[in-house]
Amino acid sequence: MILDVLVEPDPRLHQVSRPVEKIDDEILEILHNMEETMYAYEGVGLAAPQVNIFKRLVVMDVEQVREGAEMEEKAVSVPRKAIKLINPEVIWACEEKVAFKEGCLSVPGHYADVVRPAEVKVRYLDPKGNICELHGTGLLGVCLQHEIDHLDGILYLQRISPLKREMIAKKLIKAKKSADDPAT
Ligand code: QAP
Ligand code: CO
Repeated sequence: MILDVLVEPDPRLHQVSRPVEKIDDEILEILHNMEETMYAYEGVGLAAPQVNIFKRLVVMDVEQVREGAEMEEKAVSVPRKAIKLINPEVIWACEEKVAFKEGCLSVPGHYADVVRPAEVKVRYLDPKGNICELHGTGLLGVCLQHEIDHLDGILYLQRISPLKREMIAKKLIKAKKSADDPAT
């Protein structure tokens, strides 16, 4: 089932999500729906609070953003498979910082450079309950940090310059107003 994605400004996006205590059918179903939702909206990552579920769950698929002909070949030959992370935590971040242009399904149509550690190590549970570790660099590293931020109620807008944040915030409010009231 494709779920509705919350769009900023929405106080629910700033809520802290709770750890998952037991991986049961409900959790697996949520992860499945999150995966469908991410693909439906052509995202590379989605965190549960973005779909109004305040549990520490993330789905990601950074493969689909690979560019060029090679990618098209892969896209048909390799079925898409999202990584599903339960209770993910950054357990190590490198000193070196890099800027990366980020977007977010909860901030549609806006992109901005965000400075973050270039590499991170993340520990999480997979859907079978195995403890896993992922070393992320490049887009994967950025995406892991961006999605884990969502679980703490943090949007990338909170990590950019206040001036740029204000500009995007105003546009988002305007967009919401005209969506609520198409006459104006
Ligand atoms: C987070 O974001 C991310 O505005 C995932 O109109 C983004 O999937 C991590 C999207 C960039 C690393 C780098 C955004 C889709 C998708 C939009 C997304 C839009 C349609 C964002
Ligand atoms: Co996001």
